[in-house]
Amino acid sequence: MFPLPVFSQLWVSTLALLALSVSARADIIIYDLEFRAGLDGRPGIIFARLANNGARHDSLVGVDSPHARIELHTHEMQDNIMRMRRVDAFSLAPNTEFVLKSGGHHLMVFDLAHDEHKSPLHLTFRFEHAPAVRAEVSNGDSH
Ligand SMILES: [Cu+2]
Repeated sequence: MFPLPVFSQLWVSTLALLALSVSARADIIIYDLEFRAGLDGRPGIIFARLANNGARHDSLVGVDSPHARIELHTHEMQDNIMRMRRVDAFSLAPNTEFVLKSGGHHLMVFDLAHDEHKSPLHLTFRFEHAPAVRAEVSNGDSH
């Protein structure tokens, strides 16, 4: 049997490198996190951008925090009035950015301990497929 030509050995190792870099890349990136705490015990609100860089569909199924209870909310028209509604998940299409913004989809922050207003809020975003993503955001932050 002839030995494997050099060029095809190179090709095999290039493929192996490509596979490594793809699996090491984070499929979902969260950025532009913004948190506005509610005044006088009212719920706070979180906005952000979630980029699904993966090739498959995914969903945000929950956000956990040791400091507060967080719900996924959306806005919709009901009897000609814009109302907020809790939803179970946000659908994240592949290669698409999902935006949480004022007047649209957002995260609602309940039962925030009073003294947590000044310290960063620790968040864990949980997805249907992708591994959980941790983030933190300070009140009034916009970065
Ligand atoms: Cu809301």
